[in-house]
Amino acid sequence: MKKMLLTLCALFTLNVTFAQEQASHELIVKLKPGKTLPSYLHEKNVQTLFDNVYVLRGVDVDSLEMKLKNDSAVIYTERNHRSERSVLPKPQGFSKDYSPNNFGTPSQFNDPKINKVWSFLDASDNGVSVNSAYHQFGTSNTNEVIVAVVDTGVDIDHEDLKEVIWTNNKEIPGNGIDDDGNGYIDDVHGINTLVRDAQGKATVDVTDTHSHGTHVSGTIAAKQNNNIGIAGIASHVKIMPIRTVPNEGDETDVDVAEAFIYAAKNGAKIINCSFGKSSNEGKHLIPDTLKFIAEKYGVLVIAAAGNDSSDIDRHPTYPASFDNDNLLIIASTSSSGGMSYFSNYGKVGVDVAAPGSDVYSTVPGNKYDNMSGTSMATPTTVGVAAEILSHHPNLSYLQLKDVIINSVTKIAKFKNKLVSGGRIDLLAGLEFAKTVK
Ligand SMILES: [Ca+2]
Ligand SMILES: [Ca+2]
Ligand SMILES: [Ca+2]
Repeated sequence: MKKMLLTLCALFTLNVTFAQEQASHELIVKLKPGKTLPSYLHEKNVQTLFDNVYVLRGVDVDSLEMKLKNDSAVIYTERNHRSERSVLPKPQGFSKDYSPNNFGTPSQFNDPKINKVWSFLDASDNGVSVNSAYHQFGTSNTNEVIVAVVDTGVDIDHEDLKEVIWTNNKEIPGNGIDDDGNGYIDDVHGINTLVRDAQGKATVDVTDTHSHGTHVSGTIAAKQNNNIGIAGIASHVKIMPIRTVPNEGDETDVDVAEAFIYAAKNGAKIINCSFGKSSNEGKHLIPDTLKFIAEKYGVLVIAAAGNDSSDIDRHPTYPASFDNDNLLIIASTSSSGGMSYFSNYGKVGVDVAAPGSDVYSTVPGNKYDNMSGTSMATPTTVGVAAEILSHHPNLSYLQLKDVIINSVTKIAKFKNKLVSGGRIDLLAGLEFAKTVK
């Protein structure tokens, strides 16, 4: 079972190794409505995820799972474990200039490295018409949208990101108190589900120890028109960093569920999900979580199709292959207009394509670099979605998804590979959104 490759380096030297199962120390339990957990469980062993769904830690998973399976109050139990292991690639270390003449007239951005960001080109030049969209629609009358980046963390001090990082204003930093009562102590800029305290609680250091999450964030939100670096696609967003994807190995279902719930409860309307895995342990927790954040919070989750050059309708990858209606699944295109050679596709399971090859964006330490993958196509789409939502804050998650799917630039070769048969477009999306009642 091969892990879905998050990004591809220039030399394609990804190390993919095979299953190294780790013993599970966490058990997921869903109870029937109105039922409570058995009294022999200690409060300290129980974390409520949402509704009647719990994670049990510090327990003998084997014997407890047997007991609970025979309990009539239980709908299901699932084990949480990291089943595979892989190494993420590094940034590519090169970039290229694209003709600024193609950015529309006049260019809308003073950011010095903007001509390396080819997604800003018009559809006729294989981009997603970002410059033209700003030329036509501007940024007045836009509303702030919070986007959660569930990833390897984010360099929140990066020169081109620091002004666009979400801050939990109700939380006083560093006083050891959960001031806003959201269950997390000192969560000023998000949470870290990879590093847990002795009680199993997520911690709050969101530092990116890779580059992946910082790169994703820049594509969505790098500060526009500050005479620094690049520009993100969206003008009026705050990035909520959630560190859930390890530098090596797969994210776990419990961590992803907790990240999604945190994002939804703290105001994110869009979640960037540039990760995935080819096996999913239980198949209940993540679809249940997606359903919960759709129904209660109206959150759209935009997720990568994966980088195995394969049809996910035949070879599923998760979460992309779950059929929740608040998932929008993204394939990758290159600057020559076709699908990236690595990109997964699926006539049923993959909705749209977006620029994902040689994407130039922020990396830690005030640096910039190219990275490639459906991981990069996903934040390109998130940026477009966030900008549309900024102009049209009353769109529901289903309407927003429909606008993106229905405003693509059709590409003949994509007809049997994608639901929409095309590449997203910000200018067409903003036009289309005006027609939505
Ligand atoms: Ca808090
Ligand atoms: Ca505090
Ligand atoms: Ca900038």
